[in-house]
Amino acid sequence: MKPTYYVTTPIYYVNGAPHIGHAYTSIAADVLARFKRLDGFDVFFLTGTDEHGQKVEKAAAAAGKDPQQFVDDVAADFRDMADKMGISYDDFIRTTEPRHKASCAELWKRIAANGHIYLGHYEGWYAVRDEAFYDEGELTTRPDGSKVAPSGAPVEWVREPSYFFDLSKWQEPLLAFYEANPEFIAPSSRRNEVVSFVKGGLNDLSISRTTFNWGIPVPDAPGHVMYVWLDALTNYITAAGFPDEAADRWRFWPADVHLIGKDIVRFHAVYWPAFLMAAGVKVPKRVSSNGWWTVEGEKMSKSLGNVIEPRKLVETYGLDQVRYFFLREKPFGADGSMSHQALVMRANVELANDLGNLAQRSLSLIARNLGGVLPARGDATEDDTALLDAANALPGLLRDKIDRQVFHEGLEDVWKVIRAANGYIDRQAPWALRKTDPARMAVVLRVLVDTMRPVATVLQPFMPTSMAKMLDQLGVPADARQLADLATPLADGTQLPPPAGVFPRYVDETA
Ligand code: ME8
Repeated sequence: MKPTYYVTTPIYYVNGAPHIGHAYTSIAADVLARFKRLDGFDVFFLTGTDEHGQKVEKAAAAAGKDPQQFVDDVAADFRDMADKMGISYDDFIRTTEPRHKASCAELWKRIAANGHIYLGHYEGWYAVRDEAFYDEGELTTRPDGSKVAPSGAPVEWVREPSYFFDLSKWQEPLLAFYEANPEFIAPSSRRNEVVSFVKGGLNDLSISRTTFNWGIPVPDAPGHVMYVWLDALTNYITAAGFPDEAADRWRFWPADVHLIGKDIVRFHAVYWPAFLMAAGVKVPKRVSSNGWWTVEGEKMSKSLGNVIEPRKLVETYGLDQVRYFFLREKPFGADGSMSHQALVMRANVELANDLGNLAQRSLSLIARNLGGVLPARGDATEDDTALLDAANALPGLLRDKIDRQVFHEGLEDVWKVIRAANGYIDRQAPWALRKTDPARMAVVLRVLVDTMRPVATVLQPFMPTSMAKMLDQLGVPADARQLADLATPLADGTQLPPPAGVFPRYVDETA
């Protein structure tokens, strides 16, 4: 039986249109899901939309729509975005679905039955934009006297009856859990923040609201809807079949990794494991958080008018170019800037020149000089072996980097091999060997094909469409593109299709 692997994206708020931040986390999760499938895992990849809460209710009202109609429309737009980004999700969850309401009600009942919920009164600060409660000490006062959350979100004073979760009792169990599972939070800078936050002491958490209705009803408590984060986090177990622990899907729980942005680490690394422990459900294995994208060095914001629509980006530069850029340009956990210049540079230099030309040069020599027939391997020189060894080491290197979500390092490993192959072809000059030593020319060309095959195989998760084309041209059968298939050499004498460019160059028409 294949080992299971469960990876999730955040479920996105449907208060506005999708932007590149959403696309980014989803693409990273997609690369992870595709890589694990390629490596023989039984993968379950979940994405979806977060549709309840005050923020969404307000957005619906502002749009003059009934909330359900509003969330149906925006959720469809997020799904379309995921499809256009090539996100190979296995399930798309919406928190307004009946399966999710049932799952939340059951999780609530289990936490309550274990004695971790009590009725009280909440009085304090709340930021609708973050859907988060804040302590006075976390806020800053603006010159006009208004207070804002650390995220910059405005806060309002809330006073209402509320159910509470006894989060304060989970300090020690959480710290023990982090200690025993050093890989639970990544990157380590975020882990340190969480540990010090928890060490600082935890307040009980208000987990129901009574001043609006757009939420999941608290069982047996008329007037109370669940706090949107309790509702939202539960999506990860709903999709795995909860509360039906006999469901086939339940084999995927606990999740292997939740990919999220750095803004929502506290919810995933503190509240979520505490809720699950309180309910007696296993906790996820890892929460890995990505840093922030800015646009041309500026924070994306509606007021600056620089919010980038991901589908537009794909129309301009191409899907695989955008996917590659996202994962190559900055370390996953760090912040980075998206710029036109950087994107064009990576698309033209690394994709079109380094990789595209390598394939084009090698394959057109095979087409022209060998009738497009894949030559046999021959006696390997030291230069041949060095290149082949480097290429064959890629699956192992990538496996490690992908497991740690250091995607940019994995791509750098691949480009080291691509650059080495370009050096090799220049040194060996197969075009000159054609006259002086045709047998050696054939061996050199075979070494190049055998180098590009693992390169294109490990790059499939990043650039599925282009790498499918490249593997077609290398004569790799469609059913032999898994990592495990690399152990079987390509058949000598395979007829290769006529070579065609895989990566068009981006030409700036306005320049
Ligand atoms: O927080 N750069 O939803 P959300 C990189 N519904 N990533 C970004 C980004 C940026 N500039 N902006 C957003 C929510 N993201 C909750 C989640 S999960 C149970 C509930 C990404 O629509 C990043 O992954 O505000 C962030 O965590 C997510 O979008 C927030 O999306």
